[in-house]
Amino acid sequence: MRSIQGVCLILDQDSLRTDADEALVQALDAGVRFFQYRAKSSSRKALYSTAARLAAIARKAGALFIVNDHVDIALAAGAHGVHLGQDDLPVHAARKIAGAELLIGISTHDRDQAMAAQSAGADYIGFGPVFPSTTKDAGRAKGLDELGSICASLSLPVFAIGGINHDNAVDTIRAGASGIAVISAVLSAPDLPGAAARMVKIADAARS
Ligand code: 3NM
Repeated sequence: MRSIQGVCLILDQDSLRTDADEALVQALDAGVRFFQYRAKSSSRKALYSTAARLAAIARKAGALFIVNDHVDIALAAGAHGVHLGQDDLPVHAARKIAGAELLIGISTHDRDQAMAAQSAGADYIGFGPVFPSTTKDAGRAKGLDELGSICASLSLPVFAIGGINHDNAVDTIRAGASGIAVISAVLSAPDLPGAAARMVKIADAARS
């Protein structure tokens, strides 16, 4: 399994311009090795069937695949992990269902939440929004200094999220993030494979 770093492409059902399978395959070909499937307005049935297809494709390609919000669907679909928000099941409860193997990521928006996620046994955290996001209103943009300070205080991998694009990705990773989680910079680009490949290249270069 790949380590938790680099570019995490969030396949957000409401932002996708092609079907999710096609976007996944294009991004895999472009070098992305970490995916989250997010479908806030889909039925659980539709979410499960898409997630199961995506998990199979990602696993075959040696990429990590995480389901947003639903620990049961993540398990049933054969995903590597689940990503939980602050209003979802707490980590200790998710662990009771998922066991030790399933990766658990937590969205955090301040230092207390980040420290709590680490103490509770999360495998990685998302921290944001680092920059203003047009995809989700997730509150005040935290900026690179706050991101850097969170990254320095935690031993867990930190994924920066919110308004990350090709121009600010380098500074975001240099601030200390293990990776960047993106939606619109890749899914809304006219050329998805090209945008994904450029993002991977930028992240690789920033970390080396
Ligand atoms: N979570 P984009 S920001 C899903 O701050 C999500 O927790 C956020 O989309 C957080 O890359 C966000 O288009 C949206 O800004 C990210």
